[in-house]
Amino acid sequence: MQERPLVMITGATSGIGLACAKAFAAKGYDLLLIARREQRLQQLGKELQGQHSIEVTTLTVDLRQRQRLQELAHNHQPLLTKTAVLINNAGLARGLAPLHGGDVDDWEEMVDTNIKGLLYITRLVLPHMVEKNAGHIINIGSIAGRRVYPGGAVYCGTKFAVSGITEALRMDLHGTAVRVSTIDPGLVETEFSLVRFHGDTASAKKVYQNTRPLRGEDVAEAVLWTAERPKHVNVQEILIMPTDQAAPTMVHRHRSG
Ligand code: NDP
Ligand code: 8X3
Repeated sequence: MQERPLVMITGATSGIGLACAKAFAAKGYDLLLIARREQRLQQLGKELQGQHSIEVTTLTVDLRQRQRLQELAHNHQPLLTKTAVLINNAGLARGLAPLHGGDVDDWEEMVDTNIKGLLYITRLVLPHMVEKNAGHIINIGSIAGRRVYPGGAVYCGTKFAVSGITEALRMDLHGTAVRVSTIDPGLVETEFSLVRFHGDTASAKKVYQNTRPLRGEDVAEAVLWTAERPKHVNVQEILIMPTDQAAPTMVHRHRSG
């Protein structure tokens, strides 16, 4: 009997990652879900396993903790070997200050999560894909990895890095059957802005006010579609924007009321 493909999703407790977990679960994939908020993660795992005939494993870990990731990988070797799709989704923005007024702790969190965390987990999973000559890495980039905006120097820098890593990885894997894709969304209404503004709900709400942003589900559909193309088709990149957003700083606001 053929084993069911396993999909590993980082940042599964919220937003795009959560929507991906639900979308892949509904299609019968086994899941390995990663994030830091243990209770949310376990609850989600239970829910999805109850709703669908799938196996869900949850790993509570901070992707910045390289040592801990290595230990987990060592303890869960069979799951790493089984991983058919890795969705590198976990990430965040912190602050929107100009560089000369920026908070260095914010920078470190963005760089350590969005770039280094993505690299650490990819380094652990990818050798197994190369050995099997099968697999798919799907990175969640951003419009911010293609276009910059004021106050976004570091966040945009991390997403430009994701774009560069995606392209170079495809070259490293040239000649293997391992696919590499990036899905780059514009505004998606998730916890992203709440995190960016350190829990300031009023500022977060303003980002999505009187406009129609994407939903996590819109992005998850693109990710699922990308993963389910025939093996000889690699969707290299998708740029997916709200109709109301022509560019990072051009967001159409409808009149309220
Ligand atoms: P959310 O804040 O809703 O979700 C982020 C997820 O990442 C959470 O599940 C969070 O879980 C996890 N995460 C954050 N830091 C870590 C860490 N150190 N270790 C493990 N998990 C972590 O935001 P989105 O869903 O919007 O963001 C998902 C991705 O999409 C990010 O890479 C973001 O840059 C990108 N993106 C978002 C856009 C948007 O407008 N929302 C647009 C374009 C791209 P927990 O806190 O439990 O660890
Ligand atoms: C998130 C999109 O424009 O808020 O990557 O930076 S944006």
